[in-house]
Amino acid sequence: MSYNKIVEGTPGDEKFFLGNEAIARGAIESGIDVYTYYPGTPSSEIGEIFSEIFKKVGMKWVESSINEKVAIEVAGAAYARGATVMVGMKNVGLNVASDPLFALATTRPKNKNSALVILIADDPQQHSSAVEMDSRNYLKIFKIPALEPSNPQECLEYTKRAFQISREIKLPVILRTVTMVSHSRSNVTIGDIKESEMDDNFDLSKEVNVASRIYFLKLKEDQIYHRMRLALELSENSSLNQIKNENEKNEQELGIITSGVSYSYVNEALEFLNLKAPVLKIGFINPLPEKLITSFLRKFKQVIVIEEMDTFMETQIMAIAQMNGLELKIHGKNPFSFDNKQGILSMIGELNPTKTALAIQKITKIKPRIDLEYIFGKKYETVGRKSIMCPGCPHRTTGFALQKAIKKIKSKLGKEVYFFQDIGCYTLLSYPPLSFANMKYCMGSSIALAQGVAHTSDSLNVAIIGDGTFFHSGIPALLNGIYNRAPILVLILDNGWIGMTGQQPHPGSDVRHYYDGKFKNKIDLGIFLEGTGANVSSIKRVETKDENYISKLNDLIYNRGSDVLKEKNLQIVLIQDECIQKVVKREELTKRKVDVELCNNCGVCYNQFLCPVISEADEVAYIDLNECLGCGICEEICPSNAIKGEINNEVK
Ligand SMILES: Cc1ncc(C[n+]2csc(CCOP(=O)(O)OP(=O)(O)O)c2C)c(N)n1
Ligand code: SF4
Ligand code: SF4
Repeated sequence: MSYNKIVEGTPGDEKFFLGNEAIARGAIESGIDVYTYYPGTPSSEIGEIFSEIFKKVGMKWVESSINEKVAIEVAGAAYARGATVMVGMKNVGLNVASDPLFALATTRPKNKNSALVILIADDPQQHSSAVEMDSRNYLKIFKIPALEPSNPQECLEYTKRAFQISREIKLPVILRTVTMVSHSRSNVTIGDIKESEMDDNFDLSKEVNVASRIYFLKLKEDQIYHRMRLALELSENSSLNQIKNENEKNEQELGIITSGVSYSYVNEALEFLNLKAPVLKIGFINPLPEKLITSFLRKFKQVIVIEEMDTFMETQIMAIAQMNGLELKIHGKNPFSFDNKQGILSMIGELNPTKTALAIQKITKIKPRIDLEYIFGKKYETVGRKSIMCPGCPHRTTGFALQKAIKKIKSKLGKEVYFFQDIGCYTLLSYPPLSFANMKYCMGSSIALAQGVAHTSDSLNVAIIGDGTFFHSGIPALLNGIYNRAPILVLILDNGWIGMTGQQPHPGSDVRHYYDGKFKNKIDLGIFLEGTGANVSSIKRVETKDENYISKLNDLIYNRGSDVLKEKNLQIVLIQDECIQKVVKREELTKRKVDVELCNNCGVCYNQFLCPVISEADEVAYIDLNECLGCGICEEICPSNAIKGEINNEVK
């Protein structure tokens, strides 16, 4: 897929953009110099776009950093020296980046063009996240401004505005999106691409850049009582905060306050209820425009705050009402009760127009135009779809070998085996039938979790971690385990890329196969691991056909697992087999077929190995040739030699 369309067109053209594409365009229209990111759904496309086009638009630098902490540090220094910078990540990425961001938020670049926008993509309902997290709560700790767009056009405009604010008041600005905004698509009117205005001379004075007691208490005062005050003034007067339907009246004397994607849900909900109500749409979400909110609250007997997840706005609006002596009723989630029956909205999951309409109906008792309860309760018949790895995924091969090795360990050595999972495509090995998961937290935690049980039990504790995750945050935990002599088995599933988020590169990737590869160096993971002094065993699948690969892998896991139990030390098995999705983008692999003369329908390929494109048909195995990606593992595991690349007789 090419992202050239982001740079094409003349001002005034309409482009059918994803929210994330519109954000990238907005950054180009702001003269962006540097983009750093760590991939994570729903934010990853922006990094992909800049990696492809950065030279075309004269940007100085783009990188998929090793993790979010490093991404924000690289970005922060570029910002300090006067560049126009954006850094992107998903919600939980902000946890990883939060330590340096505390210092960065207080710094005050002395260079005219310094501007920094931090793109944080939240994922209400955890569509593609291990936890549901509302990143807006960080805004109160960091004390930096934030904007939240509600559709792709606003994604472009708010990005430009965020750069302007940051440049003007010298604070980083968070641009917060959610999945339904980042991944929605609509017509977006584009503007002019702006050239970089970065100056070659810059000032890196320690007084504003060195976090220390000597400088930072004073700078914090400037941050809170000067720069955030300026931000508040901007928020009070911002066209991003708007009262819609201002002159509408309703019998219930109800006003609505909302922001981001919830604004779209409110509009539809009002239609369902045939209700006319003024809506305060907040686009400048931190600091909230206190005066504007107060004057809005004064007009109503009751106000409902509609926002997803936490009560970020609701709690503040309650405080604003109290401070201004207003006695109206504020509805929402009741932030103080921790009782979901007390509020009319839930703190969990995504909103939608029906949920929003039902909440408004509860307080207004309006009879809706449509049967909301029916729509809410309706179970739609959808085709059941399990979470499965791609056909040809190397992790399936590892899972197959691991299953056999563990069975042998349990029967021969009589030990319990526990699995500590990490975040990546291999997480899918956690689910039945393999169920290789007893614990899982966040990126990089598997190796330390295994240590916690291994130090207190004589079981075999196996950490399963991908290469991308290992580089991201697994390295400190591994070194901790080596240093503390933790008796654990660490399986590093090196498929060469950050598979789950779309095959982005990490420091161990063969970056010849990535857009910006010529600007990178590859770090050899095997040599790196050897350098730790730990016991490292490696296996690599190179040939398209290696009849012994699975049995070699199986033996390796069994032997190293046994060593952990016998020798009470840490063993690493590095399994190198490239993500098939990356391979098939470069080369066409030979699809496999079943020789019906030889197949005795033992089911090893479809019942045990579980390649999703192999099934049983007419009492033999059948491969769907439209879906087979040609990894060739089925050919290796078939006990009857019935699966082949090229066969002339009747095939299935
Ligand atoms: C802190 C954090 N940042 C980003 C993500 C998004 N994410 C999910 S899995 C993953 C990495 C997967 O890469 P790897 O470990 O190599 O496994 P693969 O998917 O290639 O099997 C990332 C970056 C996340 N879940 N948490
Ligand atoms: S993207 Fe790659 S690693 Fe992920 S499931 Fe597909 S083949 Fe496996
Ligand atoms: S059918 Fe065989 S070759 Fe094709 S994807 Fe499945 S395991 Fe790989």
